[in-house]
Amino acid sequence: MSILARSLITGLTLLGLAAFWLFSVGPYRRLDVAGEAIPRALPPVLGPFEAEPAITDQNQWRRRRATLLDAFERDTYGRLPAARPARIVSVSPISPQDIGGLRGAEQTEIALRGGGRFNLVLVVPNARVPTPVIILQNYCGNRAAFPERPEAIATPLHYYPFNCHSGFFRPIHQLIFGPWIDGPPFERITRRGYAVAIFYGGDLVPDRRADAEAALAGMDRRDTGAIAAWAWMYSRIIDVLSADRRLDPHRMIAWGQSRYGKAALLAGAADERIFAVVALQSGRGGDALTRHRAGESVGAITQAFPYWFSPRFRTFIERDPPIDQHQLLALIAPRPLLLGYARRDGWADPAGAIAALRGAEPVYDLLHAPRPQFFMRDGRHGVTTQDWDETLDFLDRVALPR
Ligand code: GTR
Repeated sequence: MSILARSLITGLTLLGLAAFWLFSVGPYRRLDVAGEAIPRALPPVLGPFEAEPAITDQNQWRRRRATLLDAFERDTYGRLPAARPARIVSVSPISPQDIGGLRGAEQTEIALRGGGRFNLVLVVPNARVPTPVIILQNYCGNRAAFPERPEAIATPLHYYPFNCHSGFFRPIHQLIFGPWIDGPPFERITRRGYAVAIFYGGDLVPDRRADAEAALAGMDRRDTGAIAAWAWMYSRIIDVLSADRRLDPHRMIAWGQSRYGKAALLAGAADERIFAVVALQSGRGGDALTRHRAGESVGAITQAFPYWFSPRFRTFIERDPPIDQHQLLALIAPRPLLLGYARRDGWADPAGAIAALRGAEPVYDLLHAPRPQFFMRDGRHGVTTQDWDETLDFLDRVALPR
């Protein structure tokens, strides 16, 4: 091949890659909030819903809560597994030497009655009072949440993405999805007085279709999707952490980004022991209205990740569902809720999330609670230092005053 032909091919390939970056993850994948029509009529949070009359007081809200949760399990997520006693099998301290000097870290192995195990890494600040704890999932497994990848921390028990198997891809993850995509800024969090607990949902339900379907088939309830199973893991973690005297059982926070933001929201909606929820860029099936046809469609998400949801969810590709995500946010009321977005993340549909937030506000008002909060940062889908600072500032406002 001549030099000219070779340079032409190289040039075209580079151009193609640059164009892909610009339009798929780069600056031209912009959010155009102004151009998107927000559906005006939403299924009611307080008005007559299904066979129920309108809700006018806090006691009646209890009944509405149960109705809505049931509808979400039926139409969106599948049934949450039944509560099963969780027990700590072992706790092993992780030496600060192995994790860049970070103190107070330990690995806990949790077993569920009836089968199933998973690992948790807990980092507790040195404090005289019980501390709030932020609970979150990670994409690459607990070991990979630390740049040192210490042997003392277990890798996932089942399938996990090949790009997580070594540290090779870490700089690329960070370039595309921000510095805290593989694991949170432990030091920054504990310095602010919060404990942090991380887990890998794939220890129970791996994030790959065949493995997920096999794991979900063994669940005790009907149609359970992966998001429901991951949400349920937050509750099992709270079962065990509530008995830990170093932690404040009344200040347990569910945190999640993107697919794990969806799980954190459902966890907070279903489990009222969760004190507050922080969900970043949770998008379709998370905090964005399903009937807001922008960004990722129901068709796209249920084709790529059918096992995340109840099979009924994909019946809403063309028709609107009887429930919508503002009602999921309402289920978190009166507890503190923070939603975060990025300006160049149109796929996650920030406008649909803002509309959902507005739709949940009447329930916060009914329960005399401060309304949920929202922030929009520059940049793209991912987890940045600003995301964590926004999280911690929010938690300082709602969780620290005692
Ligand atoms: C995408 C998916 C989104 C979101 C995202 C993520 O592929 O379509 O709904 O969950 O993954 O988790 O980063």
